[in-house]
Amino acid sequence: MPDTSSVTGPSDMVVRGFVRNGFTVSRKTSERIDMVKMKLYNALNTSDLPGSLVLWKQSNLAKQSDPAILEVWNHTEKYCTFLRDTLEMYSIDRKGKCIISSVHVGKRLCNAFWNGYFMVYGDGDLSKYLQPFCRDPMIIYHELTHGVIQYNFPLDYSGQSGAINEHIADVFSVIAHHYLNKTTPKSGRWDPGSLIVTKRGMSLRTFDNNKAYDYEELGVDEQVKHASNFYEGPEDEGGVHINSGILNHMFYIFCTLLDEVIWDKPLKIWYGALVGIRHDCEFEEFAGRLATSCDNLYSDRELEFLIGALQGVGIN
Ligand code: ASN
Ligand code: ZN
Repeated sequence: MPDTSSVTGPSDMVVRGFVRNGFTVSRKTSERIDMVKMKLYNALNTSDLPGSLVLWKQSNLAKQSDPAILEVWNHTEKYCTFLRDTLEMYSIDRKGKCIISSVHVGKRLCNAFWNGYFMVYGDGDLSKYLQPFCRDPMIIYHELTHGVIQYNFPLDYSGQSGAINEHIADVFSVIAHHYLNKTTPKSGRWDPGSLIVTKRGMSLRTFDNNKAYDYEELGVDEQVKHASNFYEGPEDEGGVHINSGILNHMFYIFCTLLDEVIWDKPLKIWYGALVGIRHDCEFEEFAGRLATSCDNLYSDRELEFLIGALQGVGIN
């Protein structure tokens, strides 16, 4: 069932949720072949999900004026283009599954999520601190990746496997954004959520060593960036959004050392590590899978960078 537990304004829990807390091939035009089917609903600020069906055909897009509808439709389509072009995946299940999204969910819902069946987007707190969550394509890409994970890589959503799950959602979000904007590690975005946090210079996640946010209204970003700070407590499903920071930072170090576009070698290495992953895979095993994938695909140079990145976050 959809998670409607956080349909009020921002609180630690709500913020942590994000901050911690029928294959159809359209052949109408030559450019639009293989477009994934999508359906968009408007929940009209209720928790009645998914709400009323408002858009299901690209040809009706021009009649829409609601930014949330336009953003979710366009960025979902772009994410599918990324999946198809880089991984030859048709939709999140690779078999062309229709992607259903619901916008304007709840009252001041400060979150967005994949609920196991469809995408859910809250409007934030009416721009006091957080704008509508669909305003940042990287959030859309993160949540859609939870769908990709559900259908392809059976990672349990708790403890270390849950942190790997969150890490993959963040990594695909960054890679999709770099691919779609043809940016490099230096010029591209590494700051999911920065377009919805109203305070300048803040975001919901960072891949570098800085805090994503640190101010009164949102509190302090709890993500850790080194294994020595690994969170062992019960909060946040055993730290899924906290400890994913260790792997995110490791990915960032690797990409920075490599200094090449991240949708090529890094994506292929990470994807190779995911194929056949066990549901309760932990960090050390994941590191081994990354090293094997890297070794299978590339030369000593890439493997040295990967080992350097793992050591940089205390995973040996
Ligand atoms: N927005 C959050 C996330 O995708 C929702 C959650 O806590 N699962 O990580
Ligand atoms: Zn997530």
